[in-house]
Amino acid sequence: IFDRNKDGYIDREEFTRCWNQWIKTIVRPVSVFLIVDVQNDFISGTLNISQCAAQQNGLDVIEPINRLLDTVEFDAVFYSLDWHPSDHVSFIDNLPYRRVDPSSQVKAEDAKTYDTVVFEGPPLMKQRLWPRHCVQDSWGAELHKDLKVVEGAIKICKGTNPEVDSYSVFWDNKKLTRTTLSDELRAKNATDIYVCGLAYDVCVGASALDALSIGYRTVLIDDCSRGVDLSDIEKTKKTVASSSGVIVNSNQVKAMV
Ligand code: VGL
Ligand code: ZN
Repeated sequence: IFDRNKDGYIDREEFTRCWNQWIKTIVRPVSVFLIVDVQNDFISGTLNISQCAAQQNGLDVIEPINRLLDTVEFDAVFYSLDWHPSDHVSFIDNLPYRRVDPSSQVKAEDAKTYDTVVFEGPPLMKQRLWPRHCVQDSWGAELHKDLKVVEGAIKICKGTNPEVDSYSVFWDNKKLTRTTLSDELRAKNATDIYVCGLAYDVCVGASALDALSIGYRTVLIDDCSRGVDLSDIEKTKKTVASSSGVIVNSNQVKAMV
């Protein structure tokens, strides 16, 4: 397809034109780093994951994430924030103000933190009950002070609708409303998404799976993520891997971007 010079090579001008027109968009990934919910409440606040079943420490993600931010040239960096109003449906202390459906196995009067109840419909809605956490503008909702926030990064708030929870950074759990993330990614022509943060088996996993479902090449960074429940973390990894996601350690990332 190319006019070749006498040595059989296309000349520099022709190559530059092809590179700018189409080669670049095929061979050059546009890599986005999505850092999920590295907020005080998940590390040392009301939903401290070190007190959850897996007994992992949320603080452990900060050092490897900062190292990636310092050493890898991502095309864009996003920080998500769980950002709930005070009357949010996921808070167990709001249960008295809401109606559990008779079909719910866990009854309102027996419900404990981390249980899943079914709220009245229509449509019925399964909801895991969490301690009050990441309330808008509270200390617990702030990014941890040791997490590096790079210039030009974009913050995405989720979970702002009191009636529906939102684990994925893309959509709420009912897929009723999108955050701004999809539009931001399209505007940047993103091809590859590197996902990590808290909690591995909740918001990180849901975000990675949504990224895959949209069609992004998705890389889950294992050592930059900590979760709530070990068997759920394993389930997350299996589902991501079987959906063609890639699971790596942070020391493998620089060579990929
Ligand atoms: C999360 C539980 C409740 C998370 C958010 O960010 O993983 N987990 N809300
Ligand atoms: Zn939440």
